[in-house]
Amino acid sequence: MSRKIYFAGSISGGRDDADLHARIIEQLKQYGKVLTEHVGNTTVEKDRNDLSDQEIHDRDMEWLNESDCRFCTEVSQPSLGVGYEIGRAVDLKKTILCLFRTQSGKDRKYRD
Ligand code: 6IA
Repeated sequence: MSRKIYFAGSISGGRDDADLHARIIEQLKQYGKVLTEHVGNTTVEKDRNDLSDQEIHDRDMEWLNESDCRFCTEVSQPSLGVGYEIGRAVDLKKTILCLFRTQSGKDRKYRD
């Protein structure tokens, strides 16, 4: 059975990295089925298919629950939703990989 991957990335928090998300999702597809391909889709805000916020939340949590591992990218782009999903994934004891681009310079923001 193919591995199921939950990929998280900022949506309402800002879509500057949508292209990067799409590229990572393409790479991840070599390793299994990415349940959350829409995170890399530049039209995700328009494609909500009349789902309410609660329905989107419940569907995402079902996918997170059934995933075998989880990848979270560009955590330097603050996103309430991604933070929430990381917390839920910790609770579900999923393997979590957070990717951060050091060249974004955002890690230095809180150092000085
Ligand atoms: O707070 P954020 O929106 O940045 O949180 C991003 C995370 O929440 C992503 O990893 C997604 O799994 C989830 N998420 C946020 N919005 C959606 C969505 N449609 N569909 C599926 N998952 C989502 C949003 C449409 C809305 C912006 C009008």
